[in-house]
Amino acid sequence: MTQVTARPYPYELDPGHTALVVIDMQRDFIEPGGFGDSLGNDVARLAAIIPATAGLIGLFRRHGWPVIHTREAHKPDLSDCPPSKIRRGNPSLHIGESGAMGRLLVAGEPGNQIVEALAPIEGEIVVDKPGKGMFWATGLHERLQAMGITHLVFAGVTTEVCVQTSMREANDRGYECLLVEDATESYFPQFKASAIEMIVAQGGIVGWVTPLRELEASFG
Ligand code: TIU
Repeated sequence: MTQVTARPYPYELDPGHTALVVIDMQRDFIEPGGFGDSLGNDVARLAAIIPATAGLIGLFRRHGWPVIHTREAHKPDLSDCPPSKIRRGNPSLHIGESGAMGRLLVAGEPGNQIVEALAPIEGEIVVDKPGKGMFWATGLHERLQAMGITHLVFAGVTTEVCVQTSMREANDRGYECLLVEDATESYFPQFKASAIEMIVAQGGIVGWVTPLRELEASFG
């Protein structure tokens, strides 16, 4: 175990049993013309975390620790997308409709790909998930158990939607969870701040939060 300075108290990272999960760093959320844009969001905010996220991925790769990438992605026939999800809100384009980067949130479309700077490399796991959480209908828990993973470090977007949902799902499944606060972002700064406070409140009811520099201080 190696201690990482974190809130609400130091996080005990178990190097042989820790994986990084990078949530949904896809063009659909980060670039104009994608799903995030269709919901009326200012997508420029999210691109700002690409350098810190790349730094975090680099740290895991240097140590040979597992890196897992998720994508919010539906099958082309949308059979894994509940009608309620397609109907929700008043978007300029719905899930499955064609935008500037292809069909929104559909696997295989240009907009559904992870941004170039954070692209997965050979041997890294890429999980397509139909929900906001990374465990729903993905089989990921079984894969992590087979790998002996007990600790998960989180990054990605958006903090209060897919990241927080995934972290809560992971917490309920017994993983020790750490969120890297400068490698996650929201379209709404106040929601990022609130999500972080909710995670660390009550003695870390969901997990721990720390900046990238503290992981670098512990592991280089
Ligand atoms: N809309 C929003 O903030 N997020 C999502 O729809 N998905 C993820 O967070 N990935």
